[in-house]
Amino acid sequence: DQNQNPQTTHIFKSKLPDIPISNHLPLHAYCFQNLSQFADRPCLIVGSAAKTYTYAETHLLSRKIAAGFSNLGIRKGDVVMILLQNSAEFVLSFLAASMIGAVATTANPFYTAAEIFKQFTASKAKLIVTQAMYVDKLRHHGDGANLSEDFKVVTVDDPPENCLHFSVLSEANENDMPEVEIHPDDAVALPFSSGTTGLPKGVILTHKSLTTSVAQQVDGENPNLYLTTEDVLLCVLPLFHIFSLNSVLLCALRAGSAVLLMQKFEIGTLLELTQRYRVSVAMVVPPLVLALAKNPMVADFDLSSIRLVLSGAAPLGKELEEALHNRVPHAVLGQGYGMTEAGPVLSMCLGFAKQPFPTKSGSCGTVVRNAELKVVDPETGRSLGYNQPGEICIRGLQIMKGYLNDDKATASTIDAEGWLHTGDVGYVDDDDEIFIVDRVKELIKFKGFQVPPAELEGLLVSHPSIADAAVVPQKDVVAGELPVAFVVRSNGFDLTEDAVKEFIAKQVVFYKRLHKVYFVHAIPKSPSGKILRKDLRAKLEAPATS
Ligand code: 4UU
Repeated sequence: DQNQNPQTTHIFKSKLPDIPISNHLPLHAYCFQNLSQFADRPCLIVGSAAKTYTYAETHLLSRKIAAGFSNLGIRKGDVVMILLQNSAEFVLSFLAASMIGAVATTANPFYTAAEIFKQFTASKAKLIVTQAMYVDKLRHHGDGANLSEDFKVVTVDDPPENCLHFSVLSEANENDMPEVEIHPDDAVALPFSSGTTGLPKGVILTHKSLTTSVAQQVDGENPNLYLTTEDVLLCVLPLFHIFSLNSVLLCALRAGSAVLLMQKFEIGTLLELTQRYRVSVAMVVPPLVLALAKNPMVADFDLSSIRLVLSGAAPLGKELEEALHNRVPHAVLGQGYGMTEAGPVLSMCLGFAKQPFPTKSGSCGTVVRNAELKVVDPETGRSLGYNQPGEICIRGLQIMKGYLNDDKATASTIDAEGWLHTGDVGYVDDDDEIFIVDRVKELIKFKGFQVPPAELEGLLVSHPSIADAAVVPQKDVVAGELPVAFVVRSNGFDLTEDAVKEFIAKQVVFYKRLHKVYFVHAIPKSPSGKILRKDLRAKLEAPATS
């Protein structure tokens, strides 16, 4: 539109009205605000152990653990690392940290020692809650800190040497819990994310960010994500990732729903537990949708209790959504779109609302209430109207406070007007539904897991026979994207593809492994030295020549 005023900012809002949000409360107080209404209802169901904790028990145990943390010297502002698979101990430790104003940094227990060490060091964690089998990864860090002298390790099972058992926390006296004053802008969670560029960084999520985000989903007379005390939520996605932590756990707690904890994804167990506990709401990622849509075992189970399936963390194809629809025809299917830094939810399917709206398959939902979304031309920064794809930006009280100790990265992600730039390319259609079409950031997503190219590139160029390297995503039906590398060998070295893959595989968690290595003479770069990732991605998509 030639006549359009270049200053006009097109701002997209939810179709739901803004609501008052209790984001002055600390996160745990907000989550447990309505506890008295459902104190005796199931809160946590540990699938593997057939054990259930009521809301009252969950609340009491969290307070005991808070007192336990305090007894071990954890103070307001200190960081506790949770290195666990989904479990009651994960949830209780997270809530306990919030109660004493401490900050929980969550990490993947499958990380290698080096990956854990980086997050542990950057976050300056004082205590780690983990399982005995992971403790070896915490020892021997050369010049690093020493277990039990510089930091404490608590294990949920038999403690190895120099470690404490979880009962020192869970059997503490809740009356020893210190009174702390918590400000809404104090950090409560510190997940790590590589954001739009570079290495993983600590994402500071405050009490206010998370209470706002949860409220945007489940609060109000017509909640965007309508959950009740009758609901049972499937919690199979890892709680160390913000999707599960926020949209499964915290949303369920606020609404008084039950959370069915599963340690890991195994289709048979998942189907069996879904049937046994009558799961009504399933938060999933596209590879899980694929399993549910295609696995023949699904036909042997009664999934009639499922009324809602929410997919997120990676694009969900229309065909897949339709295939799943055939398996659970009575359920509402839709997507949520999130990003760790965004608090995390930017948009959610309005088909999940108490008074639902009709929605289209393939859409990532509509921007959440009490937030503003805009789409900008990545070249000019000009904001775009309906149906025009550009970079998605979000503004609201839910977004992160910033990256930990990295003002530069913070400033390049959140601009002076408070807009967080996602690095995702999408458009808003005439019905206010968001469609993501591309990504302008470096990030690769393998089954929804973050694979930061810069991390792999750093490892690759540390190899003596590699002169330069670039890592980009290759499309894949099952994983969504696979990391593949373009590598320039140093003169005179005949390095093989397998040697490169092996070199990376032993240093990183499984989903960051390289699936293909292409040897090239040079990495295409811009005059300023930036890798031209688009060119490399185009090379992968082009039909092979010669
Ligand atoms: C296409 O993946 C997440 C958070 C996901 C989330 C959280 C709460 C989904 C629903 C929900 O309720 O965070 P990160 O930081 O690991 O990855 C962020 C990136 C996005 O920038 C985007 O590129 O993951 C991609 N992504 C999606 N892509 C996330 N959701 C979607 C989606 N479709 N639905």
